Amino acid sequence: WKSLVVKSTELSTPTVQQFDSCPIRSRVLVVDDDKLIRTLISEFLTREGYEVVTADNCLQALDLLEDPKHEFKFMVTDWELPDGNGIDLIRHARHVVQSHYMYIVMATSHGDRENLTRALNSGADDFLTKPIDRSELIARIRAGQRILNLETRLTQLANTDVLTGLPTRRVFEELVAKEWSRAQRYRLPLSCVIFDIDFFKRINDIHGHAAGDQVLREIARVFASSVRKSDIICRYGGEEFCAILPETSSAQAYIWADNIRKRIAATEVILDAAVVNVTISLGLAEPLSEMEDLSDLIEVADHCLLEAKSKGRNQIVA
Ligand code: GH3
Ligand code: MG
Ligand code: MG
Ligand code: MG
Ligand code: MG
Repeated sequence: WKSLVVKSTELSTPTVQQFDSCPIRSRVLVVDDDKLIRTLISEFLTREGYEVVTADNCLQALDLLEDPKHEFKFMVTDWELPDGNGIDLIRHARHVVQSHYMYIVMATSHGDRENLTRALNSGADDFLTKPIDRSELIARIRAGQRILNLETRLTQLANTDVLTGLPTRRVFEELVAKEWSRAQRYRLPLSCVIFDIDFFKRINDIHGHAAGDQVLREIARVFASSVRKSDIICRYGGEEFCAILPETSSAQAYIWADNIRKRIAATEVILDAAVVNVTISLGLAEPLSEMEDLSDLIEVADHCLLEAKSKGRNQIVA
């Protein structure tokens, strides 16, 4: 038993830190009308590696929360504020911040059970009693960081295709929706390229499914290394891939598409018992005035892809 205790304390520091650590400087919003408390909490958290922004009333806090550039991961709020109370602030905050989970700690001198329950029921995740104790504050923020790290991990899993490591269609559609409205607003060109591996079934049939998977991974690698950072790509379906090229005319996209077509045709995939080549067929489309959203654009690109298949494959139809 004694040795176990020793072991667990030896282990506990690195293990806990692994989950507690604040990977990207998480931003914390500290709301309190007492300047001394704001300064104190800010100092404690800054020393821990957090980036702190402060507000001294509800309205100011909500303004900051509404500004997407801050992306607050934590809010530590006081109960009594000059223009309202922390309970209402938390309710509003939950409504305003929806793009990610914000961990909320209520800090107050109303530390009785009834108030604690009210705070939790209004949407707080945790509770901190005043006077603020540094170790308690840090411990509670770290507990929150574990939850947030878990969210990050799950989001990453949901957004990444296991086989190829490419973004999934779900995250692709989310990102494209933003790009689509930006292109509309500023009248920027945008192109959509969708491609499908030619006769891929044969690879599976001849070399087996594992070999097929390996070919898919290799194609995905070539694809990912052929795009710019601003391009949005995904594994669209089984052996279909899609790219949205912002600020790219269809003439420019055609050149890019032809380049990737040649690159893939020239790629030799080394399997256990063979070396194989595959070709791809591509469809290219750009937004037309009658299109409403991404699905219309993809539909046109998809038609072009089918035409490329019927015309003999290993080619682009725009
Ligand atoms: P075409 O040139 O008309 O596209 O012919 P094709 O054989 O590529 O087209 P088809 O749609 O008939 O076949 C696609 C195949 O892709 C069928 C499916 O089993 C295979 N496939 C889809 N997803 C995966 C995967 O994750 N791994 C492997 N190994 N194969 C997959
Ligand atoms: Mg107060
Ligand atoms: Mg097919
Ligand atoms: Mg195919
Ligand atoms: Mg297909």
